[in-house]
This record gives sequence, C-alpha cells and structure tokens, in this order.
Amino acid sequence: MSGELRVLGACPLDCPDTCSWVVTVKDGEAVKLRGNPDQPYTRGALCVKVNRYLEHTRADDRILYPMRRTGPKGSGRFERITWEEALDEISVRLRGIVDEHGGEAIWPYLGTGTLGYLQGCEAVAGRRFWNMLGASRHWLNICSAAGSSGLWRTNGTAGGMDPENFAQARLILLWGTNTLTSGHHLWKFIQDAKANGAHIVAIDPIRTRTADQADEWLPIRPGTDAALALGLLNVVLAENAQDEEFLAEHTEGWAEFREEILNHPVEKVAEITGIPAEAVHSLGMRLAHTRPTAIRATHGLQRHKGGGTTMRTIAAIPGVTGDWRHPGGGVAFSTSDHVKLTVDRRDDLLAKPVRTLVMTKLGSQLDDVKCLWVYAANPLGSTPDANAIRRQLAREDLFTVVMEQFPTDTVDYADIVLPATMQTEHFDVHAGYGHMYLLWNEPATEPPGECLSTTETFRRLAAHMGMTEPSLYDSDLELAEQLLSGGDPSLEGITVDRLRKEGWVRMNYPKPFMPFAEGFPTKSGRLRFPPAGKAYVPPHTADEAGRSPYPLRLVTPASHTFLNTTFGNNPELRRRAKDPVVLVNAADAAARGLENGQRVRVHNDGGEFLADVEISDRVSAGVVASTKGRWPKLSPGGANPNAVVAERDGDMGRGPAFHDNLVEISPG
Ligand SMILES: Nc1nc2c(c(=O)[nH]1)N[C@H]1C(S)=C(S)[C@@H](COP(=O)(O)OP(=O)(O)OC[C@H]3O[C@@H](n4cnc5c(=O)[nH]c(N)nc54)[C@H](O)[C@@H]3O)O[C@H]1N2
Ligand SMILES: Nc1nc2c(c(=O)[nH]1)N[C@H]1C(S)=C(S)[C@@H](COP(=O)(O)OP(=O)(O)OC[C@H]3O[C@@H](n4cnc5c(=O)[nH]c(N)nc54)[C@H](O)[C@@H]3O)O[C@H]1N2
Ligand code: SF4
Ligand SMILES: [Mo]
Repeated sequence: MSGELRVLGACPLDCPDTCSWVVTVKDGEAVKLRGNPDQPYTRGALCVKVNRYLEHTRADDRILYPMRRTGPKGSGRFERITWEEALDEISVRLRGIVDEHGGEAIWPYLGTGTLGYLQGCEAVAGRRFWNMLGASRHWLNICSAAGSSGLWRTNGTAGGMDPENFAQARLILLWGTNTLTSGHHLWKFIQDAKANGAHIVAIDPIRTRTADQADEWLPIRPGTDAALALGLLNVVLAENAQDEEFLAEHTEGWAEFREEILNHPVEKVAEITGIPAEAVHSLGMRLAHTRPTAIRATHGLQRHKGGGTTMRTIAAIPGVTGDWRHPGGGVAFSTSDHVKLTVDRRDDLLAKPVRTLVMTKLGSQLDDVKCLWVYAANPLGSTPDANAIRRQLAREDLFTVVMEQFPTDTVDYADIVLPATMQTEHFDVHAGYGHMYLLWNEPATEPPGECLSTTETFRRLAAHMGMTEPSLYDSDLELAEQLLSGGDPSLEGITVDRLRKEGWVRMNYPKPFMPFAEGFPTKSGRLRFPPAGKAYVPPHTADEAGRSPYPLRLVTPASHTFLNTTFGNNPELRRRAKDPVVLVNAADAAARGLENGQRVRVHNDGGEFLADVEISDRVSAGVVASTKGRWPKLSPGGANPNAVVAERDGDMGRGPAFHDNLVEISPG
C-alpha cells in the first residue's frame, strides 16, 4: 500500500458542470486533484481554473485566522484575534443592533462562492440563525433570476432538457452562451451530435471561442434575441412546419402568439437584430426542417432589460416545432428545478415577517442597514455600481463582517474577517445546474490555520449568543440526511451513505429524460405562449439608462481564466489572463482615433475602468466587450467593468443588466 487515500468530492463553484473530483491524499495532505473519470458528465476533466484549486488552497494570501480591522475602512489593515474575541465582538454588536434598530438592520449577503447545499447558497447557509435574529432576507437575483422567471412563465418551471440529450440533436443553437468557457463539459455531447451530422450555430454579439468552433456565428445586436426567435418562427410558419398536433394538445395562447410571429417577418427582424436577412432566413429554414433541435440558452442573453422576456419567447420555440417530443429537442437553461432536495430553512423561527433586500441593489439599499454580513460573495468585484457600493462600505456606522478565504476588495472594508474553509476541507452536498446528478463532497484534509466552515461558524456563533433552538446545532451529516428525506421519487434509493460511498448518483429520471412528455407543470398542464405585445422587450435606450451621451453597448461576460472573482488573485491564472482588454470594432476605433493595444478609459456616469484596446472583428460596430472577474485592486486604475454597470432591474425577477450598458471609450 502506498499510504495514499482517494477522496471523492465536487467542484463547489458557480458553474453548470458541477464536476465530480478525486483528491489524492498522502500523509494528511492533498497532493493531487483530478476530474473523476467514472462520472459520465465530468469524464475525467476539470478546467483551466480548477486544475489550480489545490495550489489555491495553499496560496500565500489565504486568510487563516480571525482578524479585526486596525486601519481605516478600505485600507485592508488588520490584526489577528482569537475566535473567542471575534465571536464576543460580533455577539455584542449584533445584539446591540437588534435592540436599537431591529433585526432587519442586518443584511446577510450570501453570494455564489460555493453552490453547496450545506455551506453555500443553494439551501441558504445560516438562514436558521438569521431567522432567530429577524434579519432581513437576501434575494440572490444576481445570476439567473430573469431567465428563470421567463421560463417559468412559458413552461411552469425553469428546468428543461437534460444536457446529455444534446448528443441526439441534429441542429444545435448555442444562444447567449459561451460553452467552451463557461461550462465546457457540454462540448463533448455537442461533438457527439456533430459526428452524427448536426449543424452548430452560435448566436452571440461576440465571436467567442465557442463561436469559432461552431459551423456558423450570428452576430446579434445585444438584447434583441426575442425578435430573432420570432423571425425564425416566422420562417417555420411560412414553411408550414409547425407541429399542429403538439400545438393543439400541449399549448395555450397559440392564436395570439401566431399573430405576433406573423408581425415579425425576416426583413424586420434583420433590422432589429443586425443579422443579415439571408442568415435569419436560412436558420429559420433549418429550424423548420430539423428535428430534433436543441437550444442551449444560458445567462448571457438574459442579462438585459428584456432578459426575462427573451427567455420566455425562446422557450416558445419548441412549443411551435414540437421538439419536446423528441429526445435531443427542447431548451436547456438549467436543470436546478429538477432537483427535489428538501431544504428546511426553518422560516417558522422568524418572530414576524421581514423585508427582502436585493443582492444587486447593495449600493442603493444599504442606507438603513447597520450590519452587513458578507459570505461567499465579493460585491466590490461582482455587483453592479461598484463605486456606490464602495461609498456605502466606507460608512463608519456600518458593522461589516466578511467570511472569506482570500483578502478581496470587500474584505478590505470589513470590521471583522472570519477565515473560511475551502472545498477540500469541509462536507457538502451538490447538484449540478447543467446535469442530472447529485454529488457528495467529503473533506480530504484538515482545514489550515483556524479556518471554519460556514455551518460550523454559525453553530459556534449561535452557542456564543446563548441560542437554545436545537435545529441551529444540526451537524453537517444531519443536514445532509434532511436534504434527502423528502420522499420525492427522483431521490428514491439515494441515501447519505450511498452518496458518500459512490460520490455521485444520477437522480431517478428516465434516460433519455423527456421533461414535458406528459405535459407541462403549469396550471393548465400546457405550455403558455407569450401574450400579445409581450414577446419582445428592446434593450435599454440611452435615456432610460440615464447615460445619454454614451453610444457604445458594453457586454461583460465570463472570463476564461476566472470564475466570477474567484481565482482573481491566482498568480498563474492572472498571468494567463494578461492585462484587461476591451474588444472594439475597427469602425468604432477609427472614429475615436484608437490604436490596437492602447490603454483606454471605458466610462459613463457611474465611473470608469481601464483596459487595452483590441481592435477586432469579433464584435460589430456599436458593441464593445470586456470580461468579468478581475479583482478591482489588482486591476489598472483599481476598477473592473462593474464600475460602469448600472444598478438597473430587467423586466423579470429583478435580474441585473450586466450586458446592457452604454459607455464611451476615451484615450487613457
Ligand atoms: N470560465 C468561467 N466560467 C464560468 C463563469 C466565469 O466567470 N468564468 N461564471 C459562471 C457563472 S456564475 C455563470 S452564471 C455562467 C455564465 O456563463 P454564460 O451562461 O455563458 O453567460 P455569460 O458569460 O454572461 O454570456 C455568455 C455569452 O452571451 C453573450 N451575450 C451577451 N449579451 C447577449 C445577447 O443579448 N444576446 C446573445 N445572444 N448573447 C449575448 C456574451 O457575449 C457571451 O459570449 O458561467 C459560469 N461559468
Ligand atoms: N460585469 C459583470 N459582473 C457580474 C457578472 C457578469 O456577467 N458581468 N455575472 C454575475 C454572476 S452570474 C454572478 S453568479 C455573480 C457572482 O458574484 P459573487 O456571488 O459575489 O461571487 P464571487 O465574486 O466569485 O465571490 C465569491 C467569494 O466567495 C468566496 N468563497 C468561496 N467559497 C466560500 C466558502 O465556502 N465560504 C466563504 N465564506 N466564502 C467562500 C470566494 O473566495 C470569493 O471571494 O457575479 C456577477 N457579476
Ligand atoms: S468550474 Fe466548472 S468546469 Fe471547472 S471544475 Fe468546476 S464545475 Fe468543472
Ligand atoms: Mo452566475
């Protein structure tokens, strides 16, 4: 025996693929991490980011001890304190705030740093504790709220295709999604489809690395996708290729929606979307005559003013073509709604109803908040209107606690910092939002320094504050048992023991999984087409955005090397990311006298960030692009694109409009 141990775990990051991983442990130390070769979705591969996860757990800048601020807010100067001192100070401050201002003056700001059902946002870690204090609710709307709402309206659920079914598709639309960057494991299934002759189309304002690999790229004007959907369906109707039987049996509102489609002829749609009419027509012809068609529509296209409507209308496409009856047909946004774990947040512990604060509104909703408790989030890097947030976090009367692994920009404003464990150091339960499996994460090593998991931190804090409610002290394994206890058929036979032993288990859904074979989970059991006048909402105009002089549309999607701001401090990934660039079309560059490689200011009324111009035909005139994920303090000028992203709600779910910004570019 080599004395080596193989420990099964799961990638915790906010990525649809939720990989199964294997940690090799030797003498108590994690020495190797690789994708689980036995897991059908992971297929042995992690990604360029998470291949560095072990190195990241041992990084020099890892936070290992509780700390108290010694310098001014924002300075990042701290002294080490004991857990006892930290819990004392926190207890006194929290009690004082509740007594003087009421529990709602506390904002538990939980982000997507881990999607774990124990340690992270899926089951809202800490919620039972916050309910005891009557803290404000936190609405995690930052990522998928708009798209989910849109899908709910059409299908009665945000859950759609099993991405594995893409292998059977004959036409694949990669719509507002950058597969090779933001969840590359789907690519293998797309390749399988391609080997069987499928045609792959990327619909994206940027010619991404995914678009490079597709058979065709349609450069769409940002925020106009619903119009394209209507134009494609216009061709389907012209071809008389609608599935009349499916329409009659499984949909409602068809007469009205049909009118809407007929009002969107190809020429009009070409004008709205900026896509040549021939390209709209030819894709419409393919859609009309190719069954099954699989549509991968993810987050990019719903980060717009009309983002919810966009998803609602795209979801109508398989209602017309009848693709839901074919394995390999339909729309895949997320599989989350297929996950039926039981989450017992104990909201009955609340003494009275409380208000809800909105994650993306941190800059404007913090005025009467006295304690901001940030965990698994980095708002100064990831949330809109970064300058407004920075002004708020500097307030002396705001008590800020940050539970973190690394000294982010947000940590720099904390009064107390609590050291958090990483995935190889704690228990967790996961479900992918891009596949149909549940995963177990077994800790592989002891935590370094004095790091504690989220669950353990709240248990200790509750004890320190003298709380007697027993459910606050449920152990991680008890919480895991509760998750699996609901009796849903999809979980039959899946126990904690089995998950621990096998590491991953497919939920009990048939394969191929046909989610709407028996109808839709709407009230009527039918797919609901968008009502008249509600199928397309155009992007923000300059005036609405309050930023009228700004002519360029900035989109800020996922970076290949960072995962949101996670890894933004990893030296090797930063080296690979190089300096920030902004993609600018030659026409826009010429109009401003900008040269390739020139450092520029990308700015509007909200602020500015600095980047180097990359003159490129990857974007059309009028569109500019940069990526999310850099730490502001490690970026030139101390800002990332969220300095110019305005805090504006989209049309549904209060989804933010990260890709719907108007800016100007000027020499730096
Ligand atoms: N490497 C890496 N992977 C990630 C992440 C990361 O930061 N880095 N983030 C993770 C998270 S939290 C999420 S939510 C997902 C996000 O990943 P995706 O779902 O892929 O979403 P985005 O990266 O926001 O945008 C995807 C594409 O949509 C395009 N797009 C923007 N606006 C429009 C539009 O109006 N119409 C169309 N058709 N396309 C548009 C963008 O140009 C971009 O290429 O990825 C996850 N995976
Ligand atoms: N411009 C622009 N901005 C965007 C987007 C965009 O497309 N464009 N996308 C948005 C999207 S989709 C998302 S999901 C948000 C993400 O925004 P956030 O939810 O704020 O996620 P991160 O910025 O990755 O910050 C997560 C932090 O959690 C920490 N962390 C990780 N695991 C743990 C843990 O177990 N315990 C604790 N205590 N901390 C942990 C990490 O170290 C990291 O600093 O960003 C949004 N921001
Ligand atoms: S970030 Fe995504 S692709 Fe990378 S290891 Fe995690 S789940 Fe897999
Ligand atoms: Mo996200």
